[in-house]
Amino acid sequence: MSISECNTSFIEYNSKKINNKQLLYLYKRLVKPRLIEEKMLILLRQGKISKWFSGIGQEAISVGVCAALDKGEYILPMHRNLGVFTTRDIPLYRLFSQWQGKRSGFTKGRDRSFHFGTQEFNIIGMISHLGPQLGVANGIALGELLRKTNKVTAVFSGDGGTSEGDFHEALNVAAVWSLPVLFCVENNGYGLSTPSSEQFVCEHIADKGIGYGMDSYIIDGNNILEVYSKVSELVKSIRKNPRPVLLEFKTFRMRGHEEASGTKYVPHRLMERWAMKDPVENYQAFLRETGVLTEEVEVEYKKEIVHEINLHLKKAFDEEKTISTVADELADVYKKSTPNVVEPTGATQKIRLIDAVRNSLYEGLKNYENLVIMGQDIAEYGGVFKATEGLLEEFGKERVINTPICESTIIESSFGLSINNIKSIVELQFSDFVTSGFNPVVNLLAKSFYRWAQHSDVVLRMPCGAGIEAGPFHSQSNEAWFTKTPGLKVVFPAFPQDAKGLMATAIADPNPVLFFEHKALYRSFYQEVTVDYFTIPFGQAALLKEGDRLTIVTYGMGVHWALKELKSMTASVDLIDLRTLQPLDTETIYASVRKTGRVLILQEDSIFGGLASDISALISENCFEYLDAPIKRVGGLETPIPFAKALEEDYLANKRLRAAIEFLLSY
Ligand SMILES: Cc1ncc(C[n+]2csc(CCOP(=O)(O)OP(=O)(O)O)c2C)c(N)n1
Repeated sequence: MSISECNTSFIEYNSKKINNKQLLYLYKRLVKPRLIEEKMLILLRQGKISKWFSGIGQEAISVGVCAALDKGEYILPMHRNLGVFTTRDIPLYRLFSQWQGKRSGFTKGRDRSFHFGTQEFNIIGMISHLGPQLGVANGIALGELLRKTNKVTAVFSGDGGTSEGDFHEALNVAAVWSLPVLFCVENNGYGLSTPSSEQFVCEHIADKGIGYGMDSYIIDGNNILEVYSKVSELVKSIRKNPRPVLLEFKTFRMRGHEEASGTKYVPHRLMERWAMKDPVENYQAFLRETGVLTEEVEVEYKKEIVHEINLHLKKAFDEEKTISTVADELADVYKKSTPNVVEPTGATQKIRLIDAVRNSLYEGLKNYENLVIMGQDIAEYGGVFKATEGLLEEFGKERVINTPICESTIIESSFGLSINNIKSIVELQFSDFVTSGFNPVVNLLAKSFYRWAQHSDVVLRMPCGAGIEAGPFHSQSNEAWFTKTPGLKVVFPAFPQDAKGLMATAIADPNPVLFFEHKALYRSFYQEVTVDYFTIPFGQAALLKEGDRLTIVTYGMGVHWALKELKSMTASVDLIDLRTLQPLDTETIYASVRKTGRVLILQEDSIFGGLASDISALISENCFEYLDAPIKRVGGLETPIPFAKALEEDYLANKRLRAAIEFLLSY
């Protein structure tokens, strides 16, 4: 049924199972967002608030769904769900301040409109990208399931958002894991200007539930009683029998996508027909006809709400504009934590890098009851590199979790778990595949703490690197994609002892950490590694060799290439293993360059836009007077990484390393 075929002439209410008090409660809740919006539209025209996404015509969905949940249950609204925020009783001045970028809002002026969350009200707001909301809900719901709280999580999407891959991944994972999630799709006929007919071809969005093996229902989204009754019934049932349910709410957007964009593309006739089905006017008329609502009470309610709006608006307008300092802005990019530094002491054992990673994961699971590990093939199979071998047997299926091939929604879920106070480690099977979950890494994990103080207690394990003849999609060193993004920490150990200690720090850290593990180093050598738990602080490079003629700065495989070259040379060289790339130990680099006057920066990744380029820039800005030779960068060729042995050898930086060292020493 297309929207134009909908019967839009009236709404049939069935109030049999709802008492009068509840009917009036729902009325008051329904009127409130409408009255706020009417005020907002005036203020928008006066240029007093920024962008506005109207939910006029769709209020019954936000209000009905929210009213059916307990306040302790998480709800994840989208850009048109003002009714969620008002039904959860957020003080209006805080919403108004948020929209004006003021301090009493939820983002210290750092994000606009509905782009915020608040743990105080169990509301988790969206990032602009729409679809990721659904995966975040999965993570929250997984947390509820693991803790056996019997709570439901409700998440919204528009019809347009259902075209995104995130929607499919989220529904698939929710179904496979039987997560207690209500997927609430508001089908308002358009995604911006694109009608549903150009967005998907199935008749109803609810039909998609069949493909994921989940129950789905079509609900008249303009009928508050139908929304409230059906959702209440489902919520009760899901609390007892956890499972995802897909709900399609048929509705219509009565104003432009955002106020500035208008509704020219919508046929006038359609507008008129849906206007007849206005959720507020119809419900009001029903309550009046049935005698539940008198004119007196209606007027009183509206007066009360308008008074509240005006009072809170004044408070928001009176609040001073947000200003900040550079120091305050920088201080809010990462959640502060005082690391518990544990020095390595006691017995050691000879193990490989892969064993060190596994040991550290084991200790993490033992030390943190709220830690789970997720990834493809990591449970019974032990992961493709066997880093998680044995963990399932020791810690069980609830903590060592196999995932479908859904990088995006799994990384979104890791954020949801963090919201619900559960730490997670996600194994990317190969670091190359993080591209399929790139958005949640750089936009959710990296930015949420700065935006609304929600940290992402997540470690992403990134098996990376070339030298194993694996071709362009299983060989990349893609750390520079992430060192570029404020909010992420990036670690790249070269030795088993460092891998163990740095992983312990990564697990303890409440911020998102990308932990790079070079595949060719997993099993290539042994090192004496401290048996007991210990940590290695981030931001501390290791000076592996000391000399006064040249500084070599490198990390990961580069460390081993440099060690090999230096073995057959008599040169007096400082060799710095960075170990962590973000935070970067610039002091160790500068101190060495000031001593030697010559510097070579070595990385496995191709040069342009990589770490070596930025380190080079930092050195020239901070140590220029000390340099006796040009800064030299050595890295991979500016090509994808080829498969065949000879081609790969030509690609890799170690082929050009000796010549570069000799060039600098004789400069
Ligand atoms: C990934 C992504 N692509 C494009 C956009 C731009 N955009 C914002 S809202 C929107 C339309 C969304 O339509 P729908 O999901 O149906 O929700 P509605 O706005 O109708 O409530 C678009 C295209 C975006 N925010 N994110």
